[in-house]
Amino acid sequence: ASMLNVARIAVRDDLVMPYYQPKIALSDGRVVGFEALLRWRHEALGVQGPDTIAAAFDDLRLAAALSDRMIDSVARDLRCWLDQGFDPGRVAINLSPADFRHDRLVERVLEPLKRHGVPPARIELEITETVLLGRDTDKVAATLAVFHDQGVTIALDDFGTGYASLTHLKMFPVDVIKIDRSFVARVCEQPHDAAIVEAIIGLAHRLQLEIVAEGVEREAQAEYLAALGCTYGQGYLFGRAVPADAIAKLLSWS
Ligand code: G
Ligand code: G
Ligand code: MN
Ligand code: NA
Repeated sequence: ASMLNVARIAVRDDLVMPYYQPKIALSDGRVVGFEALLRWRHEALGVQGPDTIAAAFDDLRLAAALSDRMIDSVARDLRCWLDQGFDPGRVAINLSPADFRHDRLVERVLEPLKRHGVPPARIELEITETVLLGRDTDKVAATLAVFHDQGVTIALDDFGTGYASLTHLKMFPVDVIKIDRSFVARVCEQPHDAAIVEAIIGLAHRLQLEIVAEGVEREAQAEYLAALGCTYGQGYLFGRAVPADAIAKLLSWS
């Protein structure tokens, strides 16, 4: 079956779900939030990542259907954790460029939050620079401004790998920069990568943006990033993405 058909079946049969990867404070290791990452259950092969249905994110209707499943599930899980007395911090959801070509994106995000009784301030939206490079930058900026005014946090994902990044920081209401894991991978060994990471962290501080390092896999990276002034980290060192029920357990221990 084609990737699009596989994705259609996954949506139709309600096989799509978020897994959650913790985001932690590098200073003391406490969990400050999560990133929701799409997974879907294949009958024979088990839980699959988004790469197996990647083409669906470029299809307007399928991308919307996948995001709707993710947003609704995240809102439901957040409500459940809050009702149990846990503080999961903010949960980040990834949006694709196709989501921004959909006219009802604002309602599609805010309505499920309202329905589940989740404050918009609990949600972070992760976008890549590809979203910002579209033709209709005014419309994208206006949409992001509405989210921002409602208390939703906007994060720029994979930072440093796109281009015109610095203009984007001026044009769009960005709150968080996520340093791409390609820079984090060799931050301890490669002076060039360390210089780039240090510059991004300095820029984030000057612009009063939150800064998150992605793909932290080793203790030495976490220590070095913290020494460079990076506040938050995500990566296999702290935890992989796990299902919602595993998060409830993790929060009940901390
Ligand atoms: O979880 P994993 O590392 O396999 O994710 C691979 C890629 O898919 C990453 O670039 C991630 O941002 C993207 N991704 C994960 N979940 C979602 C989602 O719900 N929506 C969109 N648009 N992208 C996602
Ligand atoms: O593009 P985005 O940042 O949303 O990508 C998230 C992807 O990165 C997910 O597929 C997730 O599984 C993966 N990921 C998370 N932590 C690590 C890590 O420490 N190392 C590597 N190689 N990938 C990671
Ligand atoms: Mn992401
Ligand atoms: Na990223």
